[in-house]
Amino acid sequence: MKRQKRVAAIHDISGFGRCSLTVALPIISAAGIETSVMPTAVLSTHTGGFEGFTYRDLTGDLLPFAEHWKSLNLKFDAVYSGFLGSFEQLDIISGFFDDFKTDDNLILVDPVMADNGALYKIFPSDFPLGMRKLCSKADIIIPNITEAALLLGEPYLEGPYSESYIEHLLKGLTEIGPEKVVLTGVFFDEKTLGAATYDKVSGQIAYTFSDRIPGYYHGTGDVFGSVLLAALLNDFNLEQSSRIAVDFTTDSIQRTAASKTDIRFGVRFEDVIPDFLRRLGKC
Ligand code: PXL
Repeated sequence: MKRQKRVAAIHDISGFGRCSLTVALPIISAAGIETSVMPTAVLSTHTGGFEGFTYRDLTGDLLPFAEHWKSLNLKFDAVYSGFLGSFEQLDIISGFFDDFKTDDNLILVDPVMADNGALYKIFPSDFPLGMRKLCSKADIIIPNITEAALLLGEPYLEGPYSESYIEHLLKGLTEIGPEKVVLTGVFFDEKTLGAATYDKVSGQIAYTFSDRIPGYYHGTGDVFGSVLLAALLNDFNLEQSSRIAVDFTTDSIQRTAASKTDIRFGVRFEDVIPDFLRRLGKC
């Protein structure tokens, strides 16, 4: 039997409002990958639009988690980090990457910190500098346009974008360190939206677009990142994985829009899993 791959997913767990671990765990597991989780915080909901959420910081557990995993000699085919709540957490996860990097595994960083031109309210204004340092250790990063601008210390620009601007961002981001970048929230006109991929070694840039659905849906970055990683670990290349992730995310948003649920509740990704598994050739 083929060896099963294993991921370490390092995100918070927001009890309600489908994002971070409540998205990463089901999607990556469904794709046949063993998913270990390192929860960085436990919240009652995510921070995007709910008042009064609880926030239990788990920073003190992260090093003991890593030490225990090291003592078990665990190996991961990928380490996937998302929402990290403080500079201290960034430092600890940076050490985790040092400890768990191997010659052939993948460190994927989603620099979750901003959207729609603004840093999330809970982060201090110098947080992007700390995130930039973490990104320097990644093999692949998956920022949205706002995060990309913050990582590069540039002002945020409203779309539609030009191809030359997107390519400027992609190339600037690989200068930070990662070999590959997948930039989300790219659009050249009002009708389509998607991702741009760049592989510094091959020099290849590709665009994967889909129909644009108006409105802002929460947790879509986590859905996108989880599907992208699951496809990469199922041996699809960067462009193919981005195509699968864009289609999965768009389909989830379309279903959410059709069922008219509160956009803060996250997207209806569960219904898309069967089609995703067919595309991965799993059924
Ligand atoms: O989806 C990104 C995310 C993850 N976790 C928490 C968040 C957010 C975005 O707001 O608040 C706690």
